[in-house]
Amino acid sequence: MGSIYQNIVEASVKEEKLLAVLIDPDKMKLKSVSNFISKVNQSIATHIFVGGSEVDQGITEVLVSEIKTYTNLPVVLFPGDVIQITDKADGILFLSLISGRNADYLIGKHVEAVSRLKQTKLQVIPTGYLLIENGKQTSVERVSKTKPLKRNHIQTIIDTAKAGELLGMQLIYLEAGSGATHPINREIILQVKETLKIPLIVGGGIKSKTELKNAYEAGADMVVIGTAFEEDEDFFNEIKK
Ligand code: 1GP
Repeated sequence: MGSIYQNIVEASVKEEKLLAVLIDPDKMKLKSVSNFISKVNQSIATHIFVGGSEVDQGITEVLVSEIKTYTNLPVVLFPGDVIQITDKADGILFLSLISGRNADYLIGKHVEAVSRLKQTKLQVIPTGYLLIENGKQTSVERVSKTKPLKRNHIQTIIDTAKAGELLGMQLIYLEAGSGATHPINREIILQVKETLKIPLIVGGGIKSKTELKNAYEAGADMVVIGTAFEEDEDFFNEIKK
């Protein structure tokens, strides 16, 4: 496996859009993995993310091993907690929830993660993670006990994303939350993208080909989709080029 981050940067420079399929270990049954991953392999997906807000110990490792049996796509952890760290994956988004002010999700969990990460060869990608309000409370909000940024406070969103970049983060992830009523809107994506030199990930509530296209056109380098694939695997066909 080459450098996952370098590949994202190169794709961003070439304006080749990336798609990560998010698999929540809490929702994916082991016996469904082979069928689901064969659909991922035949789709336009470029990455597989694995993670969830509330996942029991050990489940992620077993799931990631099973996923790796069926695909050569990079499998990247998108962990809600340190117990989801496993060396069976290729990389990890080392997320700092910079929209919030809960020290645990800004640095505390990261300190806890170090002893686990030292035992792995995971490619660690420091990522500034911004939760933006979407119309309903999300599990990220509930678990992290932080408030999302208001979607009409665009300048705060831009400045928060830029602060993440200036702190040395390598990716910015704009998150509306899993199953969001409103995906991140065009204006936010456009303006955040304009201010950043690092690649931009957008996720949460994207359920149609049009919404996917809108996010790409506004400037998302990578889009993350989970719920739409969970609810209807035909969505893999719908978004084919
Ligand atoms: C959630 O951004 C991801 O963390 C994906 O959201 O499940 O709504 O696609 P969906």
